Amino acid sequence: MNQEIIFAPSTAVGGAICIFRLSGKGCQDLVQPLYLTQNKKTRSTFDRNYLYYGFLQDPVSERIIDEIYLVFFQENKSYTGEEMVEIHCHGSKAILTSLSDLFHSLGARSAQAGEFTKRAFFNGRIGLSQAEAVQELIDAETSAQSQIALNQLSGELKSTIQNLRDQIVDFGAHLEATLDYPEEDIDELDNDALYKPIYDSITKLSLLERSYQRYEIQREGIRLVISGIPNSGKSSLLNALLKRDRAIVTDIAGTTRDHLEESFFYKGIKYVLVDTAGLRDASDEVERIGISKALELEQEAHINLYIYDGSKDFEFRESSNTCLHLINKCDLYSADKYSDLENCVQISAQKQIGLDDLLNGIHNLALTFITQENNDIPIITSKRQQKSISEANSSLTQFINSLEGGVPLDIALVEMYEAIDFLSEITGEIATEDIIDRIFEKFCIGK
Ligand SMILES: Nc1nc2c(ncn2[C@@H]2O[C@H](COP(=O)(O)OP(=O)(O)OP(=O)(O)O)[C@@H](O)[C@H]2O)c(=O)[nH]1
Ligand SMILES: [Mg+2]
Repeated sequence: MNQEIIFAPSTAVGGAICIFRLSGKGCQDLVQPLYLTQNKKTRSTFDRNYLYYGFLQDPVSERIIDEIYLVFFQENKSYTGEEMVEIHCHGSKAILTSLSDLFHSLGARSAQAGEFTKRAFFNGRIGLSQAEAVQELIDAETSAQSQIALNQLSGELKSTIQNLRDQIVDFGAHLEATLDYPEEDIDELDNDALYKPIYDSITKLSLLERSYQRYEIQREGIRLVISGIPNSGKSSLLNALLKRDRAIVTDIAGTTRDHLEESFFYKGIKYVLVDTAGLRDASDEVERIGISKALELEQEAHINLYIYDGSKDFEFRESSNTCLHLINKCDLYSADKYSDLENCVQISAQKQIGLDDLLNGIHNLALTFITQENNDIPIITSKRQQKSISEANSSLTQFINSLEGGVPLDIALVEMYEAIDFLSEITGEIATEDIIDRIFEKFCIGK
């Protein structure tokens, strides 16, 4: 439907090699005359999906712009579904600017963010949830995340949603038949058996909806908040886990006032580690603000790391959150002093002792936050998808309640069709321009 030729570098400017893409009818005719073979000859015919080595020449000045590889993709067999060209050139700013200027002068225009994928969507190459998976794949920080995005890109979520929709439509058709031909004896079933497909759909939708919360924690990182009294070794622990001197460490109580956050990865899981101000009755205004922030951060943590100076007397803190008690400075006390305590890890942040035990303890707790409830259900990866699923679920539940409450069938069916529409929004069969724009504006240029 789009016949304008668009172009953009698809890889970051400044890399050794860049893939510069063009899409739209006529883009191959645009590029062909610019190509010179290894022997600096022009070429009149090109095979599709074949890599041509050569040079790219400015047709006006006859200046060689770069040494390149060139690939032509056939309409319907390309990423966008349109005729496409890829130029593999050097990634310098100078070359990419020359290419952009050249194609601009030949009548093409710069692609907007996500425009290649948007065209793939409009040309029916991919559904909306798959388009979202493309961006998720680009942004993935862990292999688990990229795996989930790849599954979604392969259409796993799309087919689950389509199956659900078919199941609901079949059910609706069955009910409609009783409405249109009430005198016919259409499979008289008891209500439980009749409603089973809808109850099954509601269960699946609830699982799908919840899968997002766990995915989101995985994407944003498990929040580990370190807290304890001043000088217990919070900042030392942060530095030890990050393996660099990020926070200031001194023997002056009250060194850390403002909290600080840094992320790290362990066994494929992302964590956000937070160092906080030491908890005490502080007289200093700035320190007091830091302490009240620390208490707030404790509440928002997935896992609290309560740290104590084991060389001194201390009291264990109680928590309603998931927590680990860390008895620090084990280099200063004897190992059997706390050996019979549960849920405690003895460490030395300064001497880096016990950190593997600590990380394993954290890992085991982290899994309880991110392990999905049901491996047979695909994982949804965007708030938008979650919202549509939740709305479909509410409509379907409302529909069942209406039926059971004796609401006339033709009125109740409106809710069922609403549920179907919400499901269609996920894959993009029904999508407003606003939704589509919002999805693609998050994309990078060139994708
Ligand atoms: N011997 C020993 N000293 C440690 C250990 N961990 C921290 N320390 C020392 O304890 C002192 C306080 O450490 P910090 O990491 O700054 O403590 P903090 O809890 O961040 O303190 P505030 O920021 O003041 O709340 C420093 O002198 C550290 O070198 C440890 O495992 N063993
Ligand atoms: Mg500190």
